[in-house]
Amino acid sequence: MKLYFAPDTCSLSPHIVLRELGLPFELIRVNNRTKRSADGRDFFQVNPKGYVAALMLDDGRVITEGAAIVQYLADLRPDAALAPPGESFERVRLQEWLNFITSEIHSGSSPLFNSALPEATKTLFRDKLRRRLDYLAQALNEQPFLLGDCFSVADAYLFTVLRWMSQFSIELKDWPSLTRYMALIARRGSVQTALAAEAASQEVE
Ligand SMILES: N[C@@H](CCC(=O)N[C@@H](CS)C(=O)NCC(=O)O)C(=O)O
Repeated sequence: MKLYFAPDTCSLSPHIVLRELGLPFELIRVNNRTKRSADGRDFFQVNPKGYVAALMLDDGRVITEGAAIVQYLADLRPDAALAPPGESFERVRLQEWLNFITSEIHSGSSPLFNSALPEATKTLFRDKLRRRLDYLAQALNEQPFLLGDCFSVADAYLFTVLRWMSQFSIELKDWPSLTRYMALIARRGSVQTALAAEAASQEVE
């Protein structure tokens, strides 16, 4: 398998999951500006949508959309229990969280990365994001991880997107349960190894 990634973006989530599962994979950096990848491809040929993450299977098929990729990976190693079984009600809870993260936190952050937006517009998006963080903080006040007592692929994704908040002047220290949560996830070996590998990777010309 090949994971196409760009450092500090949402592709960190499937990267963490691959390392949690101990699956063999190649990490291929993408230059999101030129859309060239480190294996010499035009990245649009890998993902016509032009964004990371993309997972290329050994038979050449490609899976995109982070929430789909992490569930695919978790199902390769059910014994690792990073996702509840496919038919269970708990799996619906996982999908509920993944959907919340993708639509409310990940997509909710996108306008704040846009330097062309006026500050007044950004304030509206920032306020909405803060309300979503209030909700998350309440959920994580009662349990260490999104699904309860065990780490799941949703935690890899949430950790990834919450890392961006300080760039938008949203300080997680305003929510003690989110601060605790981030410290808990950051201690995982998979997270430290993934972050180190991304930091050590070379930009693609
Ligand atoms: N809906 C996609 C969004 C992926 C996405 O937003 N990728 C960003 C990085 S976090 C990206 O590569 N953006 C570059 C671009 O759109 O040109 C998903 O959930 O995986």
